[in-house]
Amino acid sequence: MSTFISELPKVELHLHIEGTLEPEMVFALARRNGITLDYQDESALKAAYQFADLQSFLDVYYQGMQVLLTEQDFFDLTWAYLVRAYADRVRHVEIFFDPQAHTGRGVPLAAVVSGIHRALEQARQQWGLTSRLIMSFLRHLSEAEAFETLHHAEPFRQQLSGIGLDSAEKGNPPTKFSQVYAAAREQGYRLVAHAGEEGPAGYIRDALDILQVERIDHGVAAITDPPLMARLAQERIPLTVCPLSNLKLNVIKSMAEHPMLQLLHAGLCVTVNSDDPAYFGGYMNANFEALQQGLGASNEELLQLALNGVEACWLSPEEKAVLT
Ligand code: ES4
Ligand code: ZN
Repeated sequence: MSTFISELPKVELHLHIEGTLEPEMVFALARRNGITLDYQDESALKAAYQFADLQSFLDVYYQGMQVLLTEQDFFDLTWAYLVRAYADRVRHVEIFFDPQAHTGRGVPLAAVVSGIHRALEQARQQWGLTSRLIMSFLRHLSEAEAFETLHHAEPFRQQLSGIGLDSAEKGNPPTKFSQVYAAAREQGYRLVAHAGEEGPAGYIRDALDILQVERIDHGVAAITDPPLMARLAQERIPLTVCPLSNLKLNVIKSMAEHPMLQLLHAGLCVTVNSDDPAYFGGYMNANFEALQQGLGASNEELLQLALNGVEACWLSPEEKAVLT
């Protein structure tokens, strides 16, 4: 690991907390909660981490998180992630959780939000690591179900900075969620959405124009649409790009073909993130390293990517100044 990467201060803006559930913790929580798993042991589970596409990953991801039941489970999950992130010199995190993946199994939303929030608060007190929490709707479910979740989250409004949109992109366009995004905007939530991961560049345009998001999660399909790239550059709309995720889910054929540097040099505010690091083979520094080793990114380019993360985050200008 290059010392330039390991010592670079970073922010993480695209991280699904359920995607930090390591196989060891899956088995530990299964034992603690009296759950029998379909896999014999950790290596059998790890062997299932070979994904053809986004859907084949999501099937394993939703299965793994079924061991998460209590407030303490969500605290332990989040704390383990924060320890890893802090070790990678991550100084600020904006993390997603999938409320419907838990309430749909009978887990109270209060346990989910409280456990995550308690860990975030402890990291702030112990290390000064700041954070925001983003509630993400599952796009394979209906807009009516997203509305139910938005209402259900009202008691936790103070702990939630924004809303996002994730899960299976193809066939579930941003337009499906136009009303619930308008309602969340009325309630003062900040808005982001996954778009242009497996889906077309047109979904990025719709996320901007119809959902009115301020940031795009993934967005790598913009490389196929030069007019859209010009707009993203002109408006400095951040893209939270996840290199190892793109590789593992076959969005790109090899890291050498990743569009990150083309997007960077076209003037876009692209950032580096780890998405679901327990499944995709590495946390923040591993994603920077993949760009260095697989794409030939220079230290200057890596620095600009890290600075873009600070620009794109939701800290105040005063707080951002401390990070740069
Ligand atoms: C996700 Cl990589 C990715 N894409 C879409 N939805 C997701 N949820 C968790 N990881
Ligand atoms: Zn994601």
